[in-house]
Amino acid sequence: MNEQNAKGAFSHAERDPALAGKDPRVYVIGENPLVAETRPDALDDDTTPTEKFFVRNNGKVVSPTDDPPRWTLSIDGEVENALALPLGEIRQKFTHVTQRMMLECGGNGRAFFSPETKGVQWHHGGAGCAEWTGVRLRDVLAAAGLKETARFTGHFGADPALDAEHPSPPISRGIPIAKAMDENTLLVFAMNGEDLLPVHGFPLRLVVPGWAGSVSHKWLTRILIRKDRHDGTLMDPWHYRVPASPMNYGDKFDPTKFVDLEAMPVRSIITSPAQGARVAAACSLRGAAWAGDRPVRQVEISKDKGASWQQAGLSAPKNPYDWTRFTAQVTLSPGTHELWSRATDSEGNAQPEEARGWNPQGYCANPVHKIEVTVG
Ligand SMILES: Nc1nc2c(c(=O)[nH]1)N[C@H]1C(S)=C(S)[C@@H](COP(=O)(O)O)O[C@H]1N2
Ligand SMILES: [Mo]
Repeated sequence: MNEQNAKGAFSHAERDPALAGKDPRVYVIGENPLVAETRPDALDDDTTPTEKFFVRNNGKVVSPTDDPPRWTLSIDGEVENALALPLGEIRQKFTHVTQRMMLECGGNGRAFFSPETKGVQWHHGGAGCAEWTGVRLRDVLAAAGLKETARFTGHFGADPALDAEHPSPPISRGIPIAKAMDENTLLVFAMNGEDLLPVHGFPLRLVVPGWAGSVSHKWLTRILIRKDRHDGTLMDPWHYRVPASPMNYGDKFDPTKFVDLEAMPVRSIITSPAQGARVAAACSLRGAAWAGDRPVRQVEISKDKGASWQQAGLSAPKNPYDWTRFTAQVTLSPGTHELWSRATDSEGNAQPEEARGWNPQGYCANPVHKIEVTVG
């Protein structure tokens, strides 16, 4: 399966106004709701520009409010003082933080599973690394005063369901309180130095880096602090849950053997050259690797379909949730070659050559990235 076969050259604005201004290499893989992934060669910037950032919606895109300072976030549930904080006050009262951090959809890689699983067929491009500006969620939770009983969050946003047949809200997920209190979990109002675009959650969203993107709630209006795991839309036994130990296609679905998908697995992509490119015999490669909550230990390149591997050079990430950029040099004979990249995380988990860990909803497929290039 090859993401580069997907159509790229059309006007997004004609297709959906919510994608106006997006690079044509951000291509639509779902129309209703609107979902679009980024071709790996469009992820070649150290910081992913907003026009190249993937899009994932479960309901409708919220029309921009004309009064962002009055957009209000409520914090209630297991807190000493329930809060209703206008965005203007959030910006004034709490310390601003800017960090380049990964956001990745839990379904990224799904298209590589065989047999095919239901859900949006992502290749490797349901991920990006933008610079997010906001305040720490922990500072806001401290202002509300967490009770001893606070264990879990529940997130609510302003996006309406697609139609009457869909549940409303279209998504309402949550995280354990420890992740909410992580200093890197942010309430974000700016992306790459500008107000969030409507499609990315304007005027306020969560960014819970390293974890499946579904908990990074857009158009955020309320965080409910709970004693127990949240039970909102898509917190059911099927969604964003993975088997605790490996299963096979055809195994009976036993919800008691599944656990919540939290951190994403290790992945790498070659961002230059592009799939299908003509290259020189002395070919320079660039790419990126990331591994959810974990550092990337190494990235390797193969020009002989995995028979041998050479080490890529790694750049130091700026923070624990930044991606690791890599470079490598390969010498190629005339003709067409496959180039593969494989990353390994700090625990020694490496990307498999083909997607492993099949599960019914198709989460966490992270096979090595393979591109084809031609010399001559
Ligand atoms: N309110 C709301 N927040 C949401 C979603 C959504 O449908 N509605 N989708 C989630 C999912 S599944 C992902 S992967 C990320 C994608 O963020 P992006 O569209 O800014 O790339 O947003 C998350 N936040
Ligand atoms: Mo997602």
